[in-house]
Amino acid sequence: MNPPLQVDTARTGQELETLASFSDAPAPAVTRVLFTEQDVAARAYLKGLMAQAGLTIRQDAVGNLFGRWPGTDPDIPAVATGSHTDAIPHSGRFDGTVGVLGGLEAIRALQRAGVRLRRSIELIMFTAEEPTRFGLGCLGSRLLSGSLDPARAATLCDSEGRSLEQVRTQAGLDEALSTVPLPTGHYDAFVELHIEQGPILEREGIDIGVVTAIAAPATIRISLRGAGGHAGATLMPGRRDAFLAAAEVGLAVERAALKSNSPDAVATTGICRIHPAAVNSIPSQAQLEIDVRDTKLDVRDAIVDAIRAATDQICARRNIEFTVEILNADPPATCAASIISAIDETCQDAQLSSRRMVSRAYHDSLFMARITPTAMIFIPCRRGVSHRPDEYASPDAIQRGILALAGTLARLAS
Ligand code: HGY
Ligand code: MN
Ligand code: MN
Repeated sequence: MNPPLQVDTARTGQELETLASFSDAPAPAVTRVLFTEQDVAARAYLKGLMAQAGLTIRQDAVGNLFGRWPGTDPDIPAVATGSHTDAIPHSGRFDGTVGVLGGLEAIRALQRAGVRLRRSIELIMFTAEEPTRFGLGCLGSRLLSGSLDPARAATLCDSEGRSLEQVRTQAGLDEALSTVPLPTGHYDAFVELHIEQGPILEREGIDIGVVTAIAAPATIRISLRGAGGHAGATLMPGRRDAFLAAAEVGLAVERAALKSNSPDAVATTGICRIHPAAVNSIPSQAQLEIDVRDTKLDVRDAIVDAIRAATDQICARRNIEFTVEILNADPPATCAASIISAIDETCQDAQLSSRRMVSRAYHDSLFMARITPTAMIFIPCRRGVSHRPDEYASPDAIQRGILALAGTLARLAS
């Protein structure tokens, strides 16, 4: 691109720091959960930045936030970019936010360069990419892409029993959720900038990851019920301890992924709740939430089946009742060749080294790919660490990511 775009890395760095301050965890950790006070404050901050950039702002019924930079032909489908700003408990400040604030700076850099594009560019901050509050990841992009029934979404409840319907209307969103879905063709393309959340780019010293596919995530909830009882007066033989059954299931989860022999297979028991959680009471109930992924759908589904079979055996042997709920079991996404080429060409022009790769993390792109040609741009993060307070992307890496994004958006919207 002539003249080369100027990215204001310092400004974006400052904005990332300010955004990180909207948190329910002490720095350097970040916790920002859907429609909490901190999330609402972060949304207001982002709206202010979008307004300063002269973007036309709208928010939909589930809180997806849109900032549009009109093109010379404002009525044809726009090119979109964006990501999320919610953060799981005690995590980092770059996951998602680099794609939102980096997308904003990409637009500002194009504006500063006096570039005029035929297609509008729309920046999207998706609601609740993380599953923290309602147990379902990508809530905003699922609804936006028509991948989640609005009636089911409205009934999703958080751990305090509050429904999405209650929580969103308290946040001032009272339009019907059925107004959220956008049709295929509403956008001409979607490109998401994101930290890699893995070690490859840093290890190979490569500037940009060009994502070709996004892994298929599934979430399972297993609820177990035993007998409970007094920790002192109930002798060991014949106990029906729900936690010990859950513990065996957790080990079976790990075994199922390892035995799949697939390098991309991962399975994690991230949540374990026990009841009544009293030191002198045998757990009568336990509940596990399990995250299973692979880039290959059949492998992922085989792992889910193996976990279900193991649970059956463990609970039969321990005389424990159980239920298995599949909260989500999504297919993988394939990124669009046309967008991948635009990213490749941009990297060549800007002399950025790049390589093709898959995304083992899921992203809003997983669902945007269902309604528009989609691809992702990765930047390296230190030691591949993410979902931890020490998650870090350097200003140089962020600057290169924004350059790659801005050039790609300009190519796609010309
Ligand atoms: O879990 C994920 O892959 C994403 O960070 N929500
Ligand atoms: Mn994340
Ligand atoms: Mn993310």
